Amino acid sequence: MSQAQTKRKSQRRRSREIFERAEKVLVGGVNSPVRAFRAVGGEPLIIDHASGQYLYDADGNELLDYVCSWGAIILGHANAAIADAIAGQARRGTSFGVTTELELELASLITQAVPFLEKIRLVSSGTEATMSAVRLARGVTKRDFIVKFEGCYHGHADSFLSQAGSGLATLGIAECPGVPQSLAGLTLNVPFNDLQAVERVFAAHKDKIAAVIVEPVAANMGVVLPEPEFLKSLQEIAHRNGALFIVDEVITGFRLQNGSAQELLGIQGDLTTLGKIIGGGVPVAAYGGSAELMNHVAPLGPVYQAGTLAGSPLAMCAGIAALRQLTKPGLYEEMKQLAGQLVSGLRAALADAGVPAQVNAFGSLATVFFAPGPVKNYADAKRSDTKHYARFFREMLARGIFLAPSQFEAAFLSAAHTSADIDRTLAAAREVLQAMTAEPAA
Ligand code: HOZ
Repeated sequence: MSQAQTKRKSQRRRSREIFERAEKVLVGGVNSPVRAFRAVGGEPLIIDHASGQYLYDADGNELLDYVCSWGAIILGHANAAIADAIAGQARRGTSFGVTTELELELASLITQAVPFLEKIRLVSSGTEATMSAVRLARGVTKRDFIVKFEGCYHGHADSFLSQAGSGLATLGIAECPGVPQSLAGLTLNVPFNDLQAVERVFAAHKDKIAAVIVEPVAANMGVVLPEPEFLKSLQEIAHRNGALFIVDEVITGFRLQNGSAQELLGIQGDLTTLGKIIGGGVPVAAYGGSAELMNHVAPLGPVYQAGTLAGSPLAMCAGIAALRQLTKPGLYEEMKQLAGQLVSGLRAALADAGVPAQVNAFGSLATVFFAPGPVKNYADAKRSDTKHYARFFREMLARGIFLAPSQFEAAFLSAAHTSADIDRTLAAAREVLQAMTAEPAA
């Protein structure tokens, strides 16, 4: 380990002390399980502040950030326009529980960028968005079953917590206690990219399935791409069976272009969920679709959904400031180009080190799977050597590069990342992979 790394390691004292206190009042010392680093080992980070592509921990260590608040921070941390918008609104009031024009402004920016969303409802988290979309689908179709894909994660609402990705995959929780079997049994899991399994499940539950919900590019089992025609065929199967097609774009929405990934993938959901980026790093999410469908939601219809802080002016300002910057010419092209540089460099480094691994990527989303073969679904992803990933994660962190603390998550680039960051990351990866090959047991 270099002197700098040794110095960095010894300087983690304040972070450690804070985390030890946090464990006394916060479950596991965290407010979301993946932050406890249980799957990758080592001490969880305590971040003090961030700027651009960098995080700074409580001991002042600078970390090149590839988590980006799980994709929410696409413009880089402490973006000036977002910070100014929040500061300005804070002095005008943070939340009224009454409608403001700011909600209309953010909703308009979203529907202008995603024109097939005739109406949306703004909520405060991705979980609320997907939970509400499924409730709406069940209310409109008067059917109870839903189909989801193994390894996909749609937030932590009860209906989604079986065979789910993200933190459940990270912690090896296949079925979550606390979800009544009567409800869990209404969620039908099938393998991602397996259309025959989808056909079979519809045949076995004829006229009983309210909706299919899918991440168009899976990112919560690590990044797994849809096979050609998978999504279009999935949409056709759902409609042929009278079910709604819900496309969960909480991660992919505004990640792959200024708008929906669906246009790039040739599909159009009956309902779409959004989150993360549309809030500019402040809690905002949304679900939407045709006016005909959405008008079933209260107060126009009987499908109930509400939220005290939904559409809060503080959050709206952050989202507006973020989305206004996503129209910058070349923004997505530059991120995609950097991601391509990173992915091709990682593939070369892995090959040169003779490490069996796959790098899946789409736009500025990527995952290194330490898996023996291609990763096209959750079963493939679970063949990954998670101990190998954990060591890669720790060694890269020791070199000041923060990757997702789980094999079953994605790495995200932001518009603040530079070519020099990519070069630095690839140099570190080569060093780490060579060390892992030379000292496998370390
Ligand atoms: N994949 C999760 C969000 N899409 C990670 C965030 C968390 O669990 O805290």
